[in-house]
Amino acid sequence: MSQTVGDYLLDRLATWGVNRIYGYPGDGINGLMGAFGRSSNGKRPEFIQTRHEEMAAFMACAHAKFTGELGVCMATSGPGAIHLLNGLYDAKLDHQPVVAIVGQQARAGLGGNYQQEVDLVSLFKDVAHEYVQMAYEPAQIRHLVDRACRIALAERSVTAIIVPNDLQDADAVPTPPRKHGTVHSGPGYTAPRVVPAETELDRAAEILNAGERVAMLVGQGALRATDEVAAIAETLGAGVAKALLGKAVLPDDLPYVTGSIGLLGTKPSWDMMQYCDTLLMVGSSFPYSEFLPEEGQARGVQIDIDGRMLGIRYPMDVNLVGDSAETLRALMPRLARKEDRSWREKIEGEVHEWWELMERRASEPADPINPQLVFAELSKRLPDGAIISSDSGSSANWYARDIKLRRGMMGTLSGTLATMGPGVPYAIAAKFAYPDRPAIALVGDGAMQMNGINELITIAKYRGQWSDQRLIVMVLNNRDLNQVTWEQRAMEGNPKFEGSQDLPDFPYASYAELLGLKGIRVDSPEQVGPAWDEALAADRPVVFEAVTDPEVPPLPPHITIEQAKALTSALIAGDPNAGQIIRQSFRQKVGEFFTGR
Ligand SMILES: Cc1ncc(C[n+]2csc(CCOP(=O)(O)OP(=O)(O)O)c2C)c(N)n1
Ligand SMILES: [Mg+2]
Repeated sequence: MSQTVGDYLLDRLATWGVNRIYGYPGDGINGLMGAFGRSSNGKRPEFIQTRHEEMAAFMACAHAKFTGELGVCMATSGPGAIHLLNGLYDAKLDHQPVVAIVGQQARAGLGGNYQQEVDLVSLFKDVAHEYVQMAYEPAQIRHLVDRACRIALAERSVTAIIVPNDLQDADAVPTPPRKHGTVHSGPGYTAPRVVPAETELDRAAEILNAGERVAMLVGQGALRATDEVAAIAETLGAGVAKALLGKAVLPDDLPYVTGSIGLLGTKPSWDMMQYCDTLLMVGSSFPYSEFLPEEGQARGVQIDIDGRMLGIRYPMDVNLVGDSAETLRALMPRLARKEDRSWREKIEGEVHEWWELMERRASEPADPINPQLVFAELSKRLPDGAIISSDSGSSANWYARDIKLRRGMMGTLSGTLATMGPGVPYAIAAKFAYPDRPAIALVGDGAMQMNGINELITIAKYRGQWSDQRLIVMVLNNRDLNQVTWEQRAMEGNPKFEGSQDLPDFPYASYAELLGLKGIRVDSPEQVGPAWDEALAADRPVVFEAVTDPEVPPLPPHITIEQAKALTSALIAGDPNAGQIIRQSFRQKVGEFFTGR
């Protein structure tokens, strides 16, 4: 049998180094599924079947986040393609290189209101705006794949190829004919070395040298610049705050790392931004400007590989387009070590107090378990090389504040889209990319009920492929859409609306056992530590179900007067859980006072 377009398309992706495609079948892509089935030389990508196309897109995004390589997902025409969208937006907003390949109805039927016919070019026009193309001709496939892969990598963006189902079965044309109107492309992309001009580096150095109180904010763009960020912070006597996607840039046990920033952030990060006179931002598009210095307070230098992301959060004095590590290395010889270390010492003192406060907050009693205890007990036990994913929800607060990442670990979440649902699929992608490393997903019960429960089936299906069986899905069973419940209280001044917020219970741990995984359920504080030991020593993936108290507030690091007022009015308006909340919030606030401020 001669090579089909489907065969050729997969082989071309393999040429690009793609060895795994996450997806879900349908008659729009049967010609591609057939090609996976014919994979005889072992070089074609492996097909990983998820429970839902959105999960395939999350996994492709996570593959890109954890490896820096292309992530690829595949779905059928119409409904399958539509299902991909949210996961693709997650990748787009967090600037990850992801290629989506979707089917379409047969060419002859297009424009005929045919079954499952959706205008996919228009549908993907926003999410894959850098490159979305429909294939009409076998001779196009080579350059469509080459361009979709190269543009996704070069622009750190989502691209999409739409392949009508009849075209997939047509004979491949690996080399387009040599004639007018054909395109002759080749594979391969390597990232350039991007360093700002010398004059701009000099200007940046002048500002950084002049500052007396330098604050650094680092994001995911600095993930591969750990040593450079640490060296610069040391020279400048700076503290370093980390945007959520950049949590792994510096280990949390460094004394000058103030931790996360923003609503999910820490008080040392907040204070550092309040009092700094110079801001150095590296590889971050952290969106909340109210957590940065007030305009005019600080002089600013920003480094980003993408010129579009410069100067949009704070009016910077110098905007440098460059690779984080290369640019910081180029800055280094221009900087003078700050001999007055008092600013740095002040920050270190606050960081030390903050971690003590975190420990106290985690050990405060709650009904039945304080969620912070679950994270604090895990943090102490994190195995080397752990890869952590957090879902959106209250778990993102505790992940941001209570988890101490050490060097060599990775951690991520849906940073910019902040969508529910990526926790479990991200962890699955971590296991495929690094089968010998432990992966831990930190997920709310709402996100589990949305999709996580179903992806446990995917874990049960594929776990035999992973040499290290440690994959733990930790579920905060609080029977509440807790993050939003608190937002309703603190931001809107509304009481909890039980109709939208209460969740039904579900036996997460028992369900895991039904699937042949291990289930552990804890509902009292003294069980938590030993349960983590058991989970981390298990011979199979674990669902760690923690019954936690929804009335422990995921408080912002500083509560504004407006928010405090709103909270009070929510409680007066008759929040069903008012008594318990007042007790918990009071304990947390008292804790802050005793840290000496
Ligand atoms: C797809 C999607 N739908 C809704 C939201 C709004 N949202 C953010 S967090 C959250 C609650 C999450 O609840 P759960 O997973 O139970 O975690 P908890 O906060 O209770 O720990 C909701 C509804 C969202 N971010 N994404
Ligand atoms: Mg919940």
